[in-house]
Amino acid sequence: MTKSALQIARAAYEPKVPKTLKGYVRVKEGEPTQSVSDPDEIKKLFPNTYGMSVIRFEESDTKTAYNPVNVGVILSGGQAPGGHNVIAGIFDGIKDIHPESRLFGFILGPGGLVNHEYMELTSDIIDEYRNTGGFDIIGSGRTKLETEEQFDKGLEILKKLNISALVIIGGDDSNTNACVLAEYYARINAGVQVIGCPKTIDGDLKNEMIEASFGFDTACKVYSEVIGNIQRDCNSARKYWHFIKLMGRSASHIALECALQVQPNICIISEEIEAKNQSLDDIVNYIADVVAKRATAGNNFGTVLIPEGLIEFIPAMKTLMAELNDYLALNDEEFKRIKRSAQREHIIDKLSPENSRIYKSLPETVARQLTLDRDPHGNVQVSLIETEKLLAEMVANRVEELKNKGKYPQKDKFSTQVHFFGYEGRCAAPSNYDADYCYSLGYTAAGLIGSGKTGYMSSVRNTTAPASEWIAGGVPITMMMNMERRHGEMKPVIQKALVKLDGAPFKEFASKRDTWAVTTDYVYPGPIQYFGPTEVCDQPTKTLQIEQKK
Ligand code: FBP
Repeated sequence: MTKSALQIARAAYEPKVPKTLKGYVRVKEGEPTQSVSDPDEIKKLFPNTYGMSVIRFEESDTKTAYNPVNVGVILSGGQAPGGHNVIAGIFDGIKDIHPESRLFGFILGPGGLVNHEYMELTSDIIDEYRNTGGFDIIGSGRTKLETEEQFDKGLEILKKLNISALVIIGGDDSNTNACVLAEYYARINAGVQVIGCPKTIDGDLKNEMIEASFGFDTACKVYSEVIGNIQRDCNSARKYWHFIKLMGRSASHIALECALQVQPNICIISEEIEAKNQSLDDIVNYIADVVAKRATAGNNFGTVLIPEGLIEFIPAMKTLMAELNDYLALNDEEFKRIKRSAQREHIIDKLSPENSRIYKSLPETVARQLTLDRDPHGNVQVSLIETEKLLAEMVANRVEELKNKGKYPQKDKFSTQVHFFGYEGRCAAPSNYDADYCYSLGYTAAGLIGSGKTGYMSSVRNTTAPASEWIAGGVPITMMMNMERRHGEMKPVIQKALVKLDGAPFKEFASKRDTWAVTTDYVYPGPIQYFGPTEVCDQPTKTLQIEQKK
C-alpha cells in the first residue's frame, strides 16, 4: 500500500491518554443511576442492566491479575474520524490485561456478527491503521441488531471464537441496540459482556456524561477549513453568494460549530426554525433581507450555512412530507405509471389545499426529489434533498422582487454557488483531539471489559483540559434512555441530543449573528494541523470550549 508522507509520519504518533489509564488502575463505583425519564418502564425492560452506577478509573498501586480475554468489535453506521484509534485502544488495552488476549473484528457492521463474517485483528494489522481516518480496517454497515434471532445467531459465532465481550462503536441507535443486546445476553446468562462507544460526526450523542461523540471534532474542522477558503474566495471576487449545506441528518450541531469557527454571514439552525414555527418563506425572507442589506452596503457576496436536516424541522414541510409519504405508500404503483412530466400536477391535485399550495411553490427539482427518493421505511431521504439549491433558487426569486421594489441595487446581480459538505469530512485523518479521545475511549472500553461490566458506554470527560487530566470511566447506557414513539410503537431509546436553544454555544452564536450578517468578519481556520504548537494542534471544538467555558 503506497502511503503519503503524512500517513508515514502520523503512524508514529502516540495518542495522549488520561494519566489514570497509564499505570495500574482501579474502579471507583458511584451512586446508582436513573434513566433520564420514564424510569419505571425502562427498569421493567432492563431488569439486569438498569440502575448500575457510573464508574471511573483511578490510579492504583497494585496490578490486578486477569485472564486472557477474547473480544469482538463492530463499527456501526456512518464513518467518523478516529474509529481506527478506538480499535487500536481496545487492542492495546486488552493486551495490557493479558498479552494472550485476542481481538476479532466483524466485517461491514452488525451484519458481520449475524452472518459470521469476521477477521482476527493482529498487531501487524492494527499498526497499519493507527491514527488513520476511515472505517476500512473492518468496514461499517447500517444493519440494525434488534431481534432475538439476530442476537442468538451472533452468540453462535461469539461462542465459537470464545469471545466473552463485544464492543459496539456507533451512534444513539446502535448504542440503544447494544444495551438491548447486553440485557438479553445477561438475561440468558450467555457469558458475553457488551460495551458501547459514542460515535457520530453529527454530534448528537452527548449528555452530561458523554461530552462529545467522536469524529465531530475532525469533521467540523475539515468543513470549517473549506468554508473558510470559500469565504476568502468570495471576499476576493465579491460576486457570489455561497449556499453551503452541511451534514447532520437531524441535529444542527455541525452547522453551529462551523458557524462558531468561521463566522459566516448566515447560519440556519433547524431547532430554532422548529421552535419558532417558521415557514420556508420566513427563512427565504430572512436570507433575502440580509442579501439586500449587504448589497446596499456594497457587499454583494456572502455565505449561508444550511444544516442537512433542515427540511424536516420546518413544521409546514414536515406536514407536507407526512401527507406525501402516506399518499405514495398507498398509491405508489399508480403514481409510477403517470408520465414524468405530469407527476407534479398529479400530486398538486391529490394533496390537501394547504400542502398543495406549499408543494406548488417548490422548485421543480425539489418537488421531484420529494416524490422520488424514499428509504426502505417509505420516508423521504432528507440527505438527498438539495436544500442548498432550493434556498438559493427561492432567495433569487425573492431578491428579484426586492429589486423591483427598489430595495436591492439595480446595478447588482444576485449570483449563487451551491455546495454540500459531508462525505469529505467523515474519513479525514483524525485531529489530535479525535486521535487521543478515540484511543482513550477504546482503552477505557478494554478497562470496562476487564472489570466485568456490561451495558456500559465508554466515557472520557473533561476533554477541554490537557489529556493527562481527562476522566475515564463508564456510564450505564440505561441512564441515557427514555421512551419514544418509533414506527408507531413506544420504544426505549437513547435520547438524541439536539441543539439546545438555551445552551451556551447557541446563545453565543445568536449574540453575534446580526453583526456577522452585515460586517464581513470571516475567520479562516485553515487545515487541521497534526504537528506543531499545542494551541494550533490540540484545540477542542468551540462548542466544547463554550460549553465548558474554557
Ligand atoms: P451516523 O449517525 O450513523 O454516524 O451517520 C451520520 C451521517 O454521516 C449523517 O450526517 C448523514 O446524513 C448520514 O450519515 C449519511 O448516511 P450514508 O452514509 O448512509 O449516506
